[in-house]
Amino acid sequence: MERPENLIAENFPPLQNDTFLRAARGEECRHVPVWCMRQAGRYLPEFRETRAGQDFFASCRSPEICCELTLQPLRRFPLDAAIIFSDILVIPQALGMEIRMEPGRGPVFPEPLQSPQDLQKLKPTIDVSQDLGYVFRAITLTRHKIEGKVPLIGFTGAPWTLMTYMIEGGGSATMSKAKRWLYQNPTASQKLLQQLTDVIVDYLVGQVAAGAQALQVFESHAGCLGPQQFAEFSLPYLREIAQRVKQKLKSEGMEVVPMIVFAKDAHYALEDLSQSGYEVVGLDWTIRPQEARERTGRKVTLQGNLDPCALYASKENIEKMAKTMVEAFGRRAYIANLGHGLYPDMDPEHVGAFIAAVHKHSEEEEK
Ligand code: 1CP
Repeated sequence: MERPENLIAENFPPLQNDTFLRAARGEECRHVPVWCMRQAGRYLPEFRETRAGQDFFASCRSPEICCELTLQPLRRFPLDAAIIFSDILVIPQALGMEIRMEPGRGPVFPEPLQSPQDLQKLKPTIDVSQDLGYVFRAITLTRHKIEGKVPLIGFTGAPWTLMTYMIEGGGSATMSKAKRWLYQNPTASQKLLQQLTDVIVDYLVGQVAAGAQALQVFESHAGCLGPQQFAEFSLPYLREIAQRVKQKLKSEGMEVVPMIVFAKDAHYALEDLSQSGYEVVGLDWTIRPQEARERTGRKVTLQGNLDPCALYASKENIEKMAKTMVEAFGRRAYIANLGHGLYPDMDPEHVGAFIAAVHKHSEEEEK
C-alpha cells in the first residue's frame, strides 16, 4: 500500500528540470525540451508486462498502475516531461456510458448515443472528485514518485472528439454518424458539447489541484471537420475551456499552469488556434514548421511535429530529420514532439534516437 502522504497533493519534491515549462511560457531554455505523445504505451515491453491480463479501464482506476506506467518511459529516456497514464474516454464513462476495451479494435461503447433522446441517459451533472477522483489520485501519487525530475502533464479529450466516440461507439474512418448529428441536430449537438465542456473544466482544474503542472487538450478528430464546422462545433468550446480553467485556477488561488491545444489535422484553423487562450499549439506532421511559425506569430509556443512513422527509419535518418525539424522551428518557444502518438510496433531504441537527436542538435545551435 502507498504511504498516505503520497496521496496528499502537497509537499511535492522541488522541480529539477523546468525546460518544458519554460519553453511553454516562451522563455529561454538550455535545450529544446522533448516528450512524445503516447510515450507510456505498448511499444515498451515493460508496459506490456505491467498491463498483461488487466482490463484497460481497471488499470486506469489504479493509481499505482497509472504511476508505474507513467514513470516507465522516464527510466529509459531523458524526456523533459511526463504525461499521466489515463485515457480521454474516462469522461463519457463517468457520464454513465459503458465502455469496453476490445483487443484489436480499441475502446468500444456497446450502446452509443443514437438520437438526441439518448442524451437523457447521460448523468446531467457529475462531481469530478467523486466520479474521476481516481485520476486525481493517480496524478498526486505520480507527482510525488516522479521526484521532481520533470513536470507532469494532465490531459483531457476535447468536447468534439469525445462526442465522436460517444456517437460512433468506437473509432471510425469517416465520423459520419457524429457528423450527421452536427447537420441534423445542431441544437442537441451544442447541448452535448456544452455538457462535456462543463465537465472538462472541472476535470482539468481538479487535475491541477492534484498536482498536474501543465494540461493538454486533445482534439484528435478535428480533421474530419471543415473550417466552418470547426468554427461552430470545436473552437468555441476549446476557447471556453482555456478561459474558464484559468479563471477558476486564479480564483481558487492555484497556479495558472500552461495549456496546450492539439487539434489534429486542423491546419485550416491555425491562426484561430494560436489566439484561443492556450500557451502552446500542438501540430501534426502535415504542416511545415516555417509556415506554422508565420501563421501563428511569436505569441505562442509550438509543439510537434515529426511524422510518428519517421521512427521506422534508420537511427541515422531519424537524427537527420530531428535536426532539420529543430532548425526549422528554431530553439525559442518550441517543444519537440511527434505529430501524433507512438505506435505499438515502434522500436524503443528508435524513440531514444529521436529524443537524443533533439537534445544534441538543440544544444549545438547555441555554439
Ligand atoms: O491496452 C492498451 O494499452 C491500449 C492502448 C492505449 C493506451 C496506451 C489506449 C487505448 N489508451 C492509452 C493511453 C492514453 N490515451 C494516453 C496515455 C499517456 C501517453 O500519452 O503516454 C493518452 C494521452 C491517451 C489519449 C487518447 N485516447 C486519445 C487522444 C490522443 C490521440 O491518440 O489522438 C484518443 C483518441 C484515445 C482513444 C483511444 N484509447 C485507446 C485507443 C487504442 C484509442 C484510439 C481508438 C481509435 O480512435 O480507434
